[in-house]
Amino acid sequence: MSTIPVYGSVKDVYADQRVAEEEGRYAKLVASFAELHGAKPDLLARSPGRVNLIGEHIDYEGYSVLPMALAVDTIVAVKVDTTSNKLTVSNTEEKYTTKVFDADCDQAVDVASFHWTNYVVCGYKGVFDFLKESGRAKPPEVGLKIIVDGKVPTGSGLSSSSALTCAAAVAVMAALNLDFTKTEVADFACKCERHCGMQSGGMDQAISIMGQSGVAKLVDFNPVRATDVQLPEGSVFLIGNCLAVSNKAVTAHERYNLRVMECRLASIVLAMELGASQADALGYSTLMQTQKLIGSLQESEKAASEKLHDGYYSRGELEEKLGTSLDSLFAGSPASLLVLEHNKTGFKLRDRSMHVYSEAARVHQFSNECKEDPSLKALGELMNASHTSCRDLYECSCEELDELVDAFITSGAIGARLTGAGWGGCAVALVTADMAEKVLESVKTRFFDKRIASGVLREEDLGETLFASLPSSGAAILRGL
Ligand code: ADP
Ligand code: NG1
Ligand code: MG
Repeated sequence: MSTIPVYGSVKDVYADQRVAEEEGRYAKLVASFAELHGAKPDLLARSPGRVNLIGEHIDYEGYSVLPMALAVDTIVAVKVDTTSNKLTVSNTEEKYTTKVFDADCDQAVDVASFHWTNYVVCGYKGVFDFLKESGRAKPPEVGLKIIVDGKVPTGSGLSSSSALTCAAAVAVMAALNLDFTKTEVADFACKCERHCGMQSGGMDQAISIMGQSGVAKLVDFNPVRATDVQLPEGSVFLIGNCLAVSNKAVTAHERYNLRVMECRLASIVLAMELGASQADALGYSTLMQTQKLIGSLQESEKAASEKLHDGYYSRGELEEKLGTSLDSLFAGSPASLLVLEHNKTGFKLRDRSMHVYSEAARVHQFSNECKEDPSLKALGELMNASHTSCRDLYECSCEELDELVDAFITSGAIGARLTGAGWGGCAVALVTADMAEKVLESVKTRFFDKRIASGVLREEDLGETLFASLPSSGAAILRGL
């Protein structure tokens, strides 16, 4: 069983890339830690951001997704503090203020008053949730001093939130001398970010922990596992940030968690339309479960298109159909009750489920296409279809993202799509290695130059806003500082 790798030098963590730059960054973090807390940290943990190549908004429905880990990451420095029972959580960036918590694994994460440290508390709680679930002994809740240094752009669909949650979880695990396998960490990390109020599927945490240099991963759930996907020789994935920021936890009640709820309602209503009794149908909680009543993904997409009506289902219509109030159906989930409290429009079931079934099928087509003699054109078409479906059926794009995807395509990319939750953030585009430079230049001209001219983007930040990415490695621990 593989465990999170433990290294003795920064050079080993980053192998071939950016070693000098990272050595400087780690040294600075260790020095800041020593200055603030009077001693060096016991260890550092790092976990990367990710780009999802295809498979958006289907992980929480149980379907496989196809991300790869990025080189950019978040580092967490940690030291056990036996003199207190407090978690002191700070950041190298001034705008992220320090917060002190009790070292209490049963504390609730304060979702209502959002603070960045919530993600660290999620990671902390995740470790103890896992110990409890797996019946293992709980170590004493000692104090921890923590400093975070993150390089993943935030709110941009590259999963800075999970890089932070995972790095924190790994740091806490290692500081408490717990020894979990990689799969165990991936499994509890997938669940623990939900303490922050997002009803996440688990893609981001799984790849942040299990990512591997040189390969993308087909990530499956229940239980979580990751299979290597060798990307076609000569292919390069470019990432561009459309600069519209989308903070998912803050908007979850009207975006992300609303979509999760629409999928749950679609699973139930579709099951009823297929003949399940009202009582039985209420037991369907994902579109994957309802698919079992139908057959293939293609047949399920067709069934959703024929059996569900277009436009919004009102709350009244659903409550009559289901024979129960939505408040009581979702009574066990505070995040869902918040969605209901804010929802004025109703729920789109047909479009959301057609997206999920068609996107799940595209992931398999994409990974199968990568297996032998891949056609970049076929991969590009799948990416384009994914974007169209996200934009039109799932309605999780935005004007800036659509403009950036168009800029990639007009600049010659073979395919392009939004990546991550959407509503802002990044697009990913497929090109060949020999055309990468030309496409980057053209996208700069078409999309970014006007934003530089108007002051929305600083020219010196272009390198982290538009870049080529390679599949990189997952979480790691650095000891012996
Ligand atoms: P994404 O995961 O796409 O970047 P989210 O909205 O899910 O977007 O997460 C962004 C939030 O994560 C930020 O608003 C911030 O609260 C938190 N975060 C991520 N990285 C860091 C970091 N290095 N330091 C402080 N907070 C961070
Ligand atoms: P980002 O882009 O990190 O907010 C979110 C979810 C994923 C997945 C994608 C959409 C979290 C932590 N991440 O990603 O699980 O559902 O949206 O495919 O909630
Ligand atoms: Mg996130």
